[in-house]
Amino acid sequence: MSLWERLQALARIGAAPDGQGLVRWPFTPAEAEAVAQVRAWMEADGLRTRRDGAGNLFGRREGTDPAAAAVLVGSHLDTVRGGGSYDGALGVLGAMEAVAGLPALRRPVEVVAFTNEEGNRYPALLGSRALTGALLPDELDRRDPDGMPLREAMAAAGLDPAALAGCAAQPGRYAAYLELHIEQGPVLEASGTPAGIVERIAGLRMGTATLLGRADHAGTTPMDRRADALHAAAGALSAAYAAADGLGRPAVLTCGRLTLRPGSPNVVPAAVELTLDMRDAEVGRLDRLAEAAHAAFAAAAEAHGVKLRWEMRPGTPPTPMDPGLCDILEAAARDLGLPCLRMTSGAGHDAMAVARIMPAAMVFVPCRGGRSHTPDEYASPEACANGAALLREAVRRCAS
Ligand code: HGY
Ligand code: MN
Ligand code: MN
Repeated sequence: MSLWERLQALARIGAAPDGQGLVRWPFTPAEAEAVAQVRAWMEADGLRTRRDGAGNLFGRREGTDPAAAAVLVGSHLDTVRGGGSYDGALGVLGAMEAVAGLPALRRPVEVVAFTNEEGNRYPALLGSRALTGALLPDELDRRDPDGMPLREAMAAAGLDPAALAGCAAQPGRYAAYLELHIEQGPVLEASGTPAGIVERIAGLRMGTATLLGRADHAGTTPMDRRADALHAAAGALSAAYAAADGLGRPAVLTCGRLTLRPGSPNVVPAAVELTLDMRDAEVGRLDRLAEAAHAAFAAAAEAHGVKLRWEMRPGTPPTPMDPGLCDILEAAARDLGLPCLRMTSGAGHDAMAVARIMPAAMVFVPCRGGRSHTPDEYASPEACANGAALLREAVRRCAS
């Protein structure tokens, strides 16, 4: 099966019933089906497969020097709710395509499909943070939007939650990490450039803000006698968005999920829980944005007489990619006659977590309109093939 055929086949796993894209959340039957399919393809390609305690899938190809540290190459199989067919999937299937065409090499090569890269169900980069020993003490207690703790979701998926903490890679197991990904932005398409080399990945801070007010009758409670959680949230959000606007690009702030209680049309909202996703390429700016957002929510809570619960995760700082690997990617692109651009990634990736313990770098290919995290996400067969070819040449150089 060609890379393109595999991408289209994988895109049928986890397709949302309403035709609104993919929902391949971690530790769900859809992810299990995707992992089983990719594992079968890995084995058909002659890779030796295993799953670790976090649910990450690995396919290994031995090298001529069994003692040599391996080159790790891959991405993630989970998607956002309403996601596209290429985010993550191209990095896993493209890695398999790249490895399949390699001659015998000194280093072993491992293809990896990380779980839970997207922070839709549980805190982001869970699989790659488990491999790199960057888990937080409360991970297993973290709840998904339906209130299910990670430990229960893992057990329901046939994984042992107690094994999560034991997934950290042995020091020296890996020599380098390479990830192929669609750009999820407009730069490559707009400039007509077939490949991007990521020099830095923007930092991100994510978490939830909960405003706790009081339910009251919508008709009889005067506006100045309310503790209206949504009225407070509305003011807080507009001030937080204004802080991101004031900082200017590449600062971004997104509220992607908002739930309120009790949710009755004629009841003043008692509680609002909302997510915040904040990013910037500079750590100082990202801190300023997070502080401004926190101040906006605290001020709005005060003004409306509601309580604020501010729960921001530590997040991931702006992450530089390895300069040596970037040079190898650039040399490989030149040898392949592929014009390339060096760039910053506004999107987060497993490479941010992996870069903590080994040299890491990323290859981007253009996607239509620069759009992603939408059913409209699309990368052409040529872009996918270019990415896999560049990845193959870079892996060959790193593993020689
Ligand atoms: O949200 C992101 O940047 C990535 O797609 N997980
Ligand atoms: Mn994504
Ligand atoms: Mn991704």
